[in-house]
Amino acid sequence: MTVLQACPLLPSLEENLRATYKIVDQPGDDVVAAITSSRYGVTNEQIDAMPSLRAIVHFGVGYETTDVAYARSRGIVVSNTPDVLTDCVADLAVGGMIDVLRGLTAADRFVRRGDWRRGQFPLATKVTGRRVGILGLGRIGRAIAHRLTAFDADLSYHSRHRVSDVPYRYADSPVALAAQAEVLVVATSGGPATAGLVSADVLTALGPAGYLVNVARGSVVDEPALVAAVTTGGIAGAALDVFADEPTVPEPLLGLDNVVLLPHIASATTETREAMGDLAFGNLRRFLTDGTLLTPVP
Ligand code: 8YV
Repeated sequence: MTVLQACPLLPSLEENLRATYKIVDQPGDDVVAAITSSRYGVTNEQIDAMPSLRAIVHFGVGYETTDVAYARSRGIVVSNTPDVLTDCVADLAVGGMIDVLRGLTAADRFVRRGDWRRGQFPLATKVTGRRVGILGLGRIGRAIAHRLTAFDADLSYHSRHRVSDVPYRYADSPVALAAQAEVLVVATSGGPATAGLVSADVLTALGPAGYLVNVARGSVVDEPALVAAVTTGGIAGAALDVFADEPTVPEPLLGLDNVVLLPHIASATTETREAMGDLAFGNLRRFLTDGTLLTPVP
């Protein structure tokens, strides 16, 4: 069975793939399944070049880089790796929030520069008891909220659908959510449906004392508006794990101590990446065994 590996993958996953299937790196007539990461997906052009393709397996929970509707129209099923990365992404969101409010990485730079010998690090912002708005209350948004209850956060959320089984307040728009939040945490999926959801208006509603945390996708935030807001005091700061054009980070952010910049590492622990690799491989194996998937995309 021939499988297209569309991009570099976790070494242990690549090893499993090579030991089990005929792996190719270019589309061809005999390719029946493709494995890729959330970062790369599979293009429609690649799909067109694989007439026997019946499954696309993603390493990652996001799949906005693949045109799922187009794949389905060609009789191709699609999977991702939900759940196994939820804890790590939520951990990192809380870590980013603590970092930007308390200035951890900025304080670390302060010490390394030798500035402690010359004076005190400026006072920061308290984390416990903050009003936090979560944009996107899916698995990851819920896991972030769960962690923040231990910080006595006053939680509200906005999601495509109102959720009935949570005690958090619902805001009926991203602007309304930002207006009542001191910290806005972005945990939605990416893709066209959420592009630019955190607009200039949302950042204005968040205000000069507000912080933005983004562990979702850079596309969800109007990045030029965000750069303008953090450089001019429109918002107090931001913790960003994702960017519009990775690995490019807007130059004006690089010198700012009120912005925490991370290289898309929310799921990047050994434990979670291995679990993602196992689940991606499990999806592929299941498909090539009985034509079904363990975790098809909704
Ligand atoms: C990974 C992610 O960085 O799961 C996702 O959607 O963005 C991250 O876990 C990605 O899968 C690697 O391509």
